[in-house]
Amino acid sequence: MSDSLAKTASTAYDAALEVIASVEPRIAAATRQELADQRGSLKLIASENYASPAVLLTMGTWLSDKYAEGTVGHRFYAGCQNVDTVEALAAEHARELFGAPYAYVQPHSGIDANLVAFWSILANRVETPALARLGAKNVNELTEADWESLRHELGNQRLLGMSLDAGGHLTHGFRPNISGKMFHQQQYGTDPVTGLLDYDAVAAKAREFKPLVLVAGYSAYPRRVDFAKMREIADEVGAVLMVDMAHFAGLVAGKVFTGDEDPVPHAHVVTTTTHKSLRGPRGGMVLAQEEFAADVDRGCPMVLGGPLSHVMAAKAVALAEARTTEFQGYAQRVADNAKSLADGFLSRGAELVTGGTDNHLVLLDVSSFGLTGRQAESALLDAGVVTNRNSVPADPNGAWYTSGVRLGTPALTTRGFGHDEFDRVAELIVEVLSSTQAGTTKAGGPSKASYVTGDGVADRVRAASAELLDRHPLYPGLDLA
Ligand code: DSN
Repeated sequence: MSDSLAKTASTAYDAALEVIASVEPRIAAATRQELADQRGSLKLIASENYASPAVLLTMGTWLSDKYAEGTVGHRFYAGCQNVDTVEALAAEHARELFGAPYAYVQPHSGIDANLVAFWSILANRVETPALARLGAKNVNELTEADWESLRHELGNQRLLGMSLDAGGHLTHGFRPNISGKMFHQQQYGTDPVTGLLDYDAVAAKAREFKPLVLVAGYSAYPRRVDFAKMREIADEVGAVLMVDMAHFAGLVAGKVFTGDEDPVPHAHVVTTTTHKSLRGPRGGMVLAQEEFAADVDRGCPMVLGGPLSHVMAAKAVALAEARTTEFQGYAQRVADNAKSLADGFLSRGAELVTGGTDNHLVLLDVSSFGLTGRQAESALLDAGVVTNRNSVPADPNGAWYTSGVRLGTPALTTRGFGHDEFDRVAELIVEVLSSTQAGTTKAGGPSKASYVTGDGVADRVRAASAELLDRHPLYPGLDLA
C-alpha cells in the first residue's frame, strides 16, 4: 500500500472508530486494542493471516443490510441488483484464479463450505438418481413410503477422510462432528514411522470401505498431497473426490502447488476458507466441476443462511489481490519461510512430525521437551508467541492437552518476515520450551496443564520478538493510537 493510501486508510479507520465509540465506546476500544495486540505479538497460528486494509474496509458497509437468498439473477428477495454484481464478480475472480469451472462464494466459513459440498454430493449422486428412478421431479412429489426410503438412502452413505490426529479436519468424518454422524465414516491416517500419507494404505481402505465421498485435505499435516493419486483412488472405487484446501488455498492461488498438487483439476468438489493463506475476509467458498454446479447453487437457503454480501464483496477484493504476481511471490515466501522455520527447529534438536515441511506449517512435537501441547502453547503465549496446540498422530494426550504445537508462516510472511527472522523465531521458541517444565497437580502428580518457565525467559523473549516485530510493522503507515 502506498504512503498516501495508508494515510487515507488511517483517516478512514479513525473516523469509523469515532462513530462506533459514539454508540459503544468499549467496542471501539477493544477494536483498537486488537490492532495493538496483533502488532505486538508473533502470530504463528497457521490458519490466520492479516487481510489488507482494502479487504477489511470492504466489509464495513451497507451491503451487510441486504437479504439475498438464492443465486445471481435468481433471488428470493427483490432489489438484489448490486449484490448480484458483487457475487458475480467474486465468483468470476475465483473461477479465473483457480481455473475452476464453477465457483460458489456464499459459504460463511470452511465448515459451511464443507456442508454445502456434502449436500451437493448427496443430491447429485443419491437424490437425483433416486428421483429419476421413481419418476418424480422433486421430493415433494414422492409418496410417503418413497420419501422414507430416500431419507434412509441419503442417511446411509459412506465417507472416508483423514483422521483428526493425523492432520485431517473435524469435518472430514470425525465421529463427534456432524460429518461423522451424517455419514458412515472411516478414517485414514499416516504412516506410523514416517508420518507421511501412505497412498497404498488409503487405496486399500477405500477398496474395502467403498465410500461415496473420499475427502482429501488437512489442517495440520505439514506436507503436500498428490491429488492425482487421490483421484485415481476415488475413481477406482466410484467415489466422489472432495478436497478441502482451506489451509493451503493461498499456495494453490499463488501457483506454489501446481500439477498433481493442485486439487482443482483433480477433485470433483473443492472447498476452502478465504481467510487463511488466501489472506481474504473470514469466509468460505466451493469450487466444483460443472456436474455439481446446480446442486452447489442450492446451498442457500437449503443448507446456509442468507449470504453475507459485504463479505462476498471483500472476497472479490481479496481474490483480485490474489491474482497478482505480488501474491505469487508472497505464496512462495510462505512455503520458503516454513522450511526456514522447520530447519531452525531441527538444527536446535527439536522434533517435527514428518521431520519437516513442504507447505505453510510445521507441527512441533513438544513431548521431547517433556511438555504437553497445552503447556507449551501457554508458555509461548506468556512470551508473546501466539500458536495453537495440536494433536500429533496417535497422540497419547488426546485432542485437549495434545502433544504438539502447530505453527504457520502465512501471517508473519505478510508482515515481511524472511529466512533470518524465522530462524530467530525458532531459536526463541526453543529457548522458551527448553526452560519450561511441567508442573504438578494438587495431589502431587504430573500436571498436563500447569508449567513453570525459567525466571526472566518470557520477558527476554518478548523483548527479542519486539525487535523482529519493529523491523516488520503490521500495516505500516496505518497510524492509529
Ligand atoms: N480453525 C481452523 C484451523 O485452525 O485450522 C480449522 O477449523
